[in-house]
Amino acid sequence: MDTIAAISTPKGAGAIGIVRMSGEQALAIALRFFTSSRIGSAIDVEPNRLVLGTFSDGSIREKCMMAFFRAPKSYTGEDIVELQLHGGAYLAERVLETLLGAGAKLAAPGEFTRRAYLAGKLTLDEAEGVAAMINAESEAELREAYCLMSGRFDARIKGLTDTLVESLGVIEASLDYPEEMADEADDSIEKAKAVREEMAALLDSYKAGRLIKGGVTVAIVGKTNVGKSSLLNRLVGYSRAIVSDVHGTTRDVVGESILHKGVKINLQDTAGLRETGDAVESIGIERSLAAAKGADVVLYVVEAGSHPDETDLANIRAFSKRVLLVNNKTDVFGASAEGLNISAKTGEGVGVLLDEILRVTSVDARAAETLTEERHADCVRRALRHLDDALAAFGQANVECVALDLRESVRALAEIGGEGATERVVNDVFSRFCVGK
Ligand SMILES: Nc1nc2c(ncn2[C@@H]2O[C@H](COP(=O)(O)OP(=O)(O)OP(=O)(O)O)[C@@H](O)[C@H]2O)c(=O)[nH]1
Ligand SMILES: [Mg+2]
Repeated sequence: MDTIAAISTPKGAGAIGIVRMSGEQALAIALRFFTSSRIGSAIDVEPNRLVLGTFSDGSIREKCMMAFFRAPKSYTGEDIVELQLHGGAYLAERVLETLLGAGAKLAAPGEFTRRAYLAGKLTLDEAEGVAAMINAESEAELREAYCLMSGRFDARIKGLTDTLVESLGVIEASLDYPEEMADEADDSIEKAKAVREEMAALLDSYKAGRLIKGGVTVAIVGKTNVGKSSLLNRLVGYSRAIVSDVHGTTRDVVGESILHKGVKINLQDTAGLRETGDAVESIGIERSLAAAKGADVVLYVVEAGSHPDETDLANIRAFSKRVLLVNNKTDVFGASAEGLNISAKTGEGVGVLLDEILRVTSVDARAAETLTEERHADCVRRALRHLDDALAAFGQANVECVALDLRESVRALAEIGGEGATERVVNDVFSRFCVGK
């Protein structure tokens, strides 16, 4: 395989910039430009140590550090060289250019991790965990990503797969000796049923896992002037949207994200709902309804003491299953009997409102091992379907079908770790990485 090189740190000025190379030629290429009083020849380079030296290609000189990781004890399983340079938009680019000129090939997005996967250093779901760690924007996301990356999730899936493989072995043997193995076959089906329950629970956790990964999207809707923008501003902690006592102040959807108890919440303030002859405002109102449609939770805001508009509410309930009634301005109008009472002005009740958003979406920042990746959910869904077919076939004493469906179920589960995954699936996973990882 070619020796690949890339800048592993973000573009722009920073304290350090790292250029990384992986492959057989990595050290040889680096030593054409990197010199140090501690290194006479390639043989002197001690792995896993930082060495101070100078990178020079005749036109630029840079005092920097080099680290060498010898195959197979490296991230990719190949020889790796990392040059730690002074951070700078141009410097790292320039060093990379020199390395490419000396025979290294520019790494594709995720190619280092892809090589690690091909070398068997990590499974496909662990690699997805690496990408998830990099992209994590909240405590909850980070926790789930770590669970993936560290192999904890993979071990759980392997546990389920192993039990199914065991059951499959017994069922296959019972094909030849149906009478002698009847009890054992019953036993193994009981075990498969337990796996089925765990798989169903796992799949169910995807509803929350999906929200942990992308954040919970919350649309703030209601009549004009009820204090929607004021609520947004209160939640984000600064004056994000214009607030005024003029009805119809907000025309567009105003979005901003916050973190609450380690979970990302994507807030969307919207134009107030009312009959209007104003063309621009009408478009705004259409956008409000579209935002409500796309949201995981809708906050329907009214002034405390007044009733919600039943037509609006029915409209929104028709396409959103999580609608919270929020009574605002309790500082003036007092609390209502129904719904959540808040004051955007004083902040009263706002913490409870945020807790309620997490409660209705079943998102728990402390939970780990929820299903967060669509690809994994798809594998579990298929595995579950085949397992259900297997269990049904067992009920009809159709043992050959049981074996067939069990095998399919095992296959679908194993795909999570990458076994039997198609080239397209693998490409898709690594295409979501950044360059240099
Ligand atoms: N006393 C009190 N006044 C509030 C509260 N929330 C909002 N207001 C006032 O109500 C008026 C309307 O507030 P906005 O936040 O602009 O209302 P809105 O729902 O975004 O209005 P539109 O964008 O026109 O749909 C402003 O004068 C706010 O100061 C509250 O909790 N208490
Ligand atoms: Mg507004």
